[in-house]
Amino acid sequence: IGRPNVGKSTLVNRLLGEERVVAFDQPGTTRDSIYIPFERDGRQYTLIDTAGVRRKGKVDEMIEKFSIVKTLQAMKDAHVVVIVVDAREGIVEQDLHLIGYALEAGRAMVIAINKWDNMSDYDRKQCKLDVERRFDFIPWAKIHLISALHGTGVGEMYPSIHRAYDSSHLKVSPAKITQILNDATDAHQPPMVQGRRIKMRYAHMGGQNPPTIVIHGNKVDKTPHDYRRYLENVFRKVYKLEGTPVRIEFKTSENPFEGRKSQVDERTAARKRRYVQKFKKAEKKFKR
Ligand SMILES: Nc1nc2c(ncn2[C@@H]2O[C@H](COP(=O)(O)OP(=O)(O)OP(=O)(O)O)[C@@H](O)[C@H]2O)c(=O)[nH]1
Ligand SMILES: [Mg+2]
Repeated sequence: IGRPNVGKSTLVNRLLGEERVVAFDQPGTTRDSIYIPFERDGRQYTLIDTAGVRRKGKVDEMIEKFSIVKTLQAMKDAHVVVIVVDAREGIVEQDLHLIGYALEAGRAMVIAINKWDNMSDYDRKQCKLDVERRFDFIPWAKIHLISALHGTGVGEMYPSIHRAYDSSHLKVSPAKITQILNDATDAHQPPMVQGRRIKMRYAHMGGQNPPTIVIHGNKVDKTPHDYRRYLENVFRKVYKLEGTPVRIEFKTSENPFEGRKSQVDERTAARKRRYVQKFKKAEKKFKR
């Protein structure tokens, strides 16, 4: 996905190795998503060429609105989203918006900075700085500097796409992931909230694409952002997750004994009752 005219269709043709879709130097060339099944090195893919997405305020034509809906739908259908950016125009707000949509959908991502050919050294340097700065909120996304027109760097995108796919389809047993959770909380214990420590007991996978880790315990819903990020980084490191967002969900398990009197409490109360009775008897005797 990407803005109009950044070279998505050209890239699709490159990845396929043949001119299958229309690429043309005019925004709005692709109007509807095109699903293209193909095989490469024994692996099956479906490449989806999508219509470019302009800034919302600029879209008034009905047909363009339809195109955008189709693009967003395609993004949800996909396993891995390739975000295409035009290096010559630099990274603009709309590129970040589109990444935002992909993040919201929980999609794995690979970033292609396209039209890298025929750029001056100065412009390339500026662009690289810009890329580093603006994409720092998705440090796990692999960035490729490519020329879809000439094919430079396009083949190298496949390994990143595979890693993003594999990472987004992580499967781990509850025992394993609970072990990692326990190691992580031992190394750095969770903070206190309202005078009580957050206690994380066990974890399991809640789903894939994006990989979702569900953590159970006491007060876990109060886990601060920093600690959540610490855990995310631990899981990323252990499983070498690349190119995918990771979701962590917290489930507070109620203490089943809370609100009920414990046996110790019961005994203490009985003793208190006996003392009170004895005291009253003694009091009566004394009065008499
Ligand atoms: N120099 C250069 N031009 C490119 C490159 N990739 C694409 N182009 C040109 O950019 C123009 C737009 O390419 P398209 O592939 O049609 O762009 P698109 O993103 O599919 O555009 P829409 O379908 O309108 O969203 C064409 O003239 C391409 O030849 C590249 O790597 N380098
Ligand atoms: Mg196109």
